[in-house]
Amino acid sequence: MELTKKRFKEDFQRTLKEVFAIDIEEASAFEQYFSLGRLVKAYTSDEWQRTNKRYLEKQVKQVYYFSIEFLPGHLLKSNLLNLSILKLVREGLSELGISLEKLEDAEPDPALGNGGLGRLAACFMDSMASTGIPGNGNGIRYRYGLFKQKFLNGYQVELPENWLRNGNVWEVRKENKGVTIKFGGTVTLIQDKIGKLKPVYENSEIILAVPYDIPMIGYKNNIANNLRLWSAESPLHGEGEYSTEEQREDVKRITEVLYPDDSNYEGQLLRLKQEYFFVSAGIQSIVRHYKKLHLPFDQMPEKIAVHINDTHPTLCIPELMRILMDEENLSWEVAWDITVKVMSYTNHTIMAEALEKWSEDMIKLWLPRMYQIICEINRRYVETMRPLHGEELVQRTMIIRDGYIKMAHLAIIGSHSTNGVAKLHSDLLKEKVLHDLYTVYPMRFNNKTNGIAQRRWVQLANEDLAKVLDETIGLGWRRNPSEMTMLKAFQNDEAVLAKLDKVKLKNKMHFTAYVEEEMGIKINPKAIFDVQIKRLHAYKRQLMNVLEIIGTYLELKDNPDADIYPRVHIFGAKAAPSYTYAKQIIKLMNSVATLINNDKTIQDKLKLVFIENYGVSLAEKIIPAADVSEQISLATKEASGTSNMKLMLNGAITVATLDGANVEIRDSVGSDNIVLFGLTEEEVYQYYHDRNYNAKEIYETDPKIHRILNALIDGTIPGIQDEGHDIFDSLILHNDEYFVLKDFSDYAEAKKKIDLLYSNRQAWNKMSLLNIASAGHFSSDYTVLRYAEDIWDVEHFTKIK
Ligand code: 26Q
Repeated sequence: MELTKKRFKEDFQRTLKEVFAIDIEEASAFEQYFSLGRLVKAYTSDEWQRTNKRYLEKQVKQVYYFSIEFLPGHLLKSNLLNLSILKLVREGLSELGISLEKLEDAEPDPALGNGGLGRLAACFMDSMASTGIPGNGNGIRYRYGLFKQKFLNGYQVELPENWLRNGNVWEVRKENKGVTIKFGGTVTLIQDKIGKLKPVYENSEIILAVPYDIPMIGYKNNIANNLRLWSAESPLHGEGEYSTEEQREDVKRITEVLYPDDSNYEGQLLRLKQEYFFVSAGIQSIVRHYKKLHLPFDQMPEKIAVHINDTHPTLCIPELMRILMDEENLSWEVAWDITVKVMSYTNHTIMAEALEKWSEDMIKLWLPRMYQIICEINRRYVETMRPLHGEELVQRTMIIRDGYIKMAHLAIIGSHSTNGVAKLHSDLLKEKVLHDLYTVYPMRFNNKTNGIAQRRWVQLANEDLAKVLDETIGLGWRRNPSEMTMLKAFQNDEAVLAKLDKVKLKNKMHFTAYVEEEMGIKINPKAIFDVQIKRLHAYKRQLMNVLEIIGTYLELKDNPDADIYPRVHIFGAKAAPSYTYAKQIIKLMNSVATLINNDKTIQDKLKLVFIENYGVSLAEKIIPAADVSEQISLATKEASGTSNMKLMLNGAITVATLDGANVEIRDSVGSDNIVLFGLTEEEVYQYYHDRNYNAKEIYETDPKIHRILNALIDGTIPGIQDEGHDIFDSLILHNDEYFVLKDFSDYAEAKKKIDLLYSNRQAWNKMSLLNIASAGHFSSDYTVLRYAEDIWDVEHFTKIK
């Protein structure tokens, strides 16, 4: 796009006047942000329209990424970067007396996801547009995003996240593209004139799904893909019109709020409705699009790929079957062949409690046609596989069993590809968790290690680091992240190392100022910034981290002059509102923070900063300032992790167990440049097998651990009467489910090693450089290209090396 600064300034002032009828001086930061967003969207509209037209005219194969969560983060700066006008706009605004940074902060952060899975979906949208993959997102436009977290007396409280309060400048409501969705009632199959069975619906509730589209702008390539989020509304007239206010409220409730639980699956009706709602709307709109191509349906797999992000959108499978059979009159066999070829599925967890299963009764009652189709898929599966694999295996792998419908089984049986999100995770799926289905469909299983959008996590979040990269290895890495390995040649270059050191310190000072301003805590930017940012979960073992902090604190109390490098521990973590244990750990962390942050005797050698309301925008502030990245889940539990990649990319050194993608990070950066500790996958499974883990014994024989655990219950840490006891009991009475005590000593050693390494700054900076240089490998550009090649079979239109 040809834009001059002069023209931009005029455009901006005019837009402000058009939208709010005011001049710059009178406008709030939000009004300025909103007007700039309006303008940027207008600048994009040509690209957006052209991309769409080109896809349609050339009849290219398109991917539809179905995800119940998307966590895109702020879009303003990202859009400016990708449109190549970041510099121009920043300067233009500055000439008008406006700081772009202020406008960025005024943008609401759409928290339409819980964590890793939702953020991955957003990185994939960015990467699909940037690599020129014709990709569409399909999700839910939640009226309220993930709750806002506040700490009251150290306890987490949840407040509604009203992100749409002032409207969303990036979206376009497309009422004419609305579709209707049916819930409940009865479905009877009646033979039509030619003897085909046709469903007749009675007494169904009808809901209108209205799409809101958001452009996903590619990096300097004139491509804008589409993210489509659906909102539930009452039908306007005719069929299904609602007469009472209460009924209309019930309809709106479907897309009112995001479920804040990312682990414990609870079979709630509203969640089921959300799943079918966005699935049915999305599949209907895909079929509508496909019909515009005027091709026979058996060619659908050549034009459409549907990706199922975790099991939440698995109903895509029976829904496409329904439309192909009931509305397009295809036979079961033809419809099934098309469906399996079109669908693919990603698994994100091995935790049994997170695997979705729905009660048969509920699906029968609320989605009667889906129920019929799932029963038939199951019946045919059993019939075909029984002679090949025997009764027992079929019993264990079938979709419906003991009154429940297992969504992962449906997803695997009804698609041509099932992938895990890191090598270790994919292997575990094959060997353990989904082993039985793997023996039935060995060719369907594959690995696609996660990745991150390096544009957001360096080019936007850490502009100073990006500049150093430009100066050192040229600009090519911005488009081809693998070129970051060129940095390795500078590992002994003192000038480059000094520059990296300077950037890190500047970022730490920036963050230090934020912490002081927002939280009133003074921290030392020269201390080690040790970061653990992720959802709060027992398996992620934030508790082990806090226990180590308590241990160090006790050491310092014994010997205030102990030779310990000053450390600032930074945490960000939300707990699901119903997850009592996770909330108790939050309270513990806050109480430890109060204790150590106010204890003068330890001479500021140890601080704990627990940032409220962690999310994408805060991650962008924390990650560039991190020295140490905590990736300490019990081996086998974290499917991949993605904050590990973001922190590495920003030069942090990883302290890690060999879990998820940490294994590949080790392979990429080399064992000398990562600090590993803890049980391995084999050892963990050995304990499970032998059932001989004994946490109490460790407590009784290890004096250091004994003392730290006693601090939980003897009043050393004020304000945690109940929590301290419950956490203590979880470890000692309930035998420490995630082997915190088993790994503790090894972990404490690893932290000592970090202290030592950090004191040699030259060596540390070299490690940091090697981490940055090795991170290009984890760009989600490569990840989506691998999906495109191996799973979706779609072409892409932007050159990436
Ligand atoms: C399911 C049913 C009912 C309510 C909620 C849910 C639900 C919602 C979100 C279940 C799971 C999630 C999210 C899971 C998630 O974020 N998993 C993470 O995915 C990342 C991307 O692949 C991995 O890096 C992480 O290891 C994995 O924990």
